[in-house]
Amino acid sequence: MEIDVDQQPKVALITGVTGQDGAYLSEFLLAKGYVVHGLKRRSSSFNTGRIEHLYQDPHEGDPRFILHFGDLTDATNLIRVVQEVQPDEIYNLGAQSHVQVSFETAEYTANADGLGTLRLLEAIRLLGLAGRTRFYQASTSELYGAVRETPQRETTPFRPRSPYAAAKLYAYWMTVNYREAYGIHASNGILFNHESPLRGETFVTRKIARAVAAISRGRQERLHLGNLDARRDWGHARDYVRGMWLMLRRDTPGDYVLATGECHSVREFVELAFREVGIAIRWRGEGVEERGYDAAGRCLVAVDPRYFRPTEVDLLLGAPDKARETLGWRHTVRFEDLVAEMVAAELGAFDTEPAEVVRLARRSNG
Ligand code: NDP
Ligand code: GDR
Repeated sequence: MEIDVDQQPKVALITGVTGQDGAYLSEFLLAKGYVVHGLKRRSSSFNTGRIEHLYQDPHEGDPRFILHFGDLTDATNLIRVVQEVQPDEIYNLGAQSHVQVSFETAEYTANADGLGTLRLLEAIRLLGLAGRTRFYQASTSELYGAVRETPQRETTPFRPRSPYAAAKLYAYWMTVNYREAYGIHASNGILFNHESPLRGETFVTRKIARAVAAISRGRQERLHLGNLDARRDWGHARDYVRGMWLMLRRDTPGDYVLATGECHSVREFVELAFREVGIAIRWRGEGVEERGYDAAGRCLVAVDPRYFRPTEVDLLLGAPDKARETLGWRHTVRFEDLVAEMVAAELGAFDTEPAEVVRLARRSNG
């Protein structure tokens, strides 16, 4: 049951506001009447594409969407921003969020994803906001990593399989510890994979959707992927940001799994996405030799070991019973509809982008 915010607008601070979830959560909270502050990294190139439509000119009236420069690796900056904003709620979504990249940037990932969370919790404590500011930590199904037990729920033991997951494990436990030690209303959302047309281009779902659209328009020859057999519990980001907000509505903080309770392989995602553009994929070969062909015998999908991870997470499947029973949360977007929406968005992009932009974008396909 959703509760309306008070007359006095609530103030939220979102780290990672320029990311997929940051964009959906900002929209969601603004629609609920919040004043939303976002932490944005300085970048040499444009990084606010996902939230451009929310921008409000600070010279015109009282903006309800305000951006601050900052970084989770910079404690003094975080303390200053939290002090300035005096948030009722902090959503810590900022992170180096790519699992494969974390193997190459392990120390940075630990700093931003692990220590970054500690810095924010410390800011709440040091500024005397422990009794006022509610905290949401973007925890992840990657914590389960190598666990064989399925489905995974709040009581399933963690077994991380990447520097990313290990950093998030630290953040998870610091969130629990600050709740227990200082009485902060701090909650972990253990979120399973959630996607959308705003998903980063190098995550597998968006990469597939983009390639399928490009191949169908004759702009790309082939899609190169890693492990086709990995299975994930994929939902829609819009549903999941609502769950974050619901966690902070509870009188007592807690840890919640958000998932659909259904899982699919990367291979199935590929097949469904190609079906959206009228192409039936047939697989031939095995392991690194496996290829996907269309009816005319064109090879459209190939395995490239460069996308294999040093340690892979084979299967993630969540049990969202606690969130359903306690928060009244459930996912609303089915897997098939998610795939269709993502492919449709990429096809739409071809109709609006100049050909040269599309060509360059395909070249940087991760
Ligand atoms: P994205 O990668 O789309 O967004 C990450 C955000 O974090 C971006 O705004 C990025 O800024 C920002 N960021 C990165 N490093 C720093 C830093 N050092 N300081 C401040 N901000 C930083 O991730 P999602 O939106 O998909 O995910 C949101 C959060 O949820 C992440 O913490 C992720 O690990 C976690 N998560 C995501 C799941 C998913 O399936 N999407 C599932 C479970 C957890 P910039 O735009 O400048 O790069
Ligand atoms: P994941 O998402 O690692 O689950 O982390 P990603 O989409 O990167 O990978 C999902 C699965 O697909 C396999 N895969 C490929 N992955 C990528 N990126 N590129 C490929 O070419 C490719 N081929 C196969 C992967 O090996 C993996 O098994 C996401 C992130 O959002 C995390 O921040 C979040 O915590 C988790 O989801 C839950």
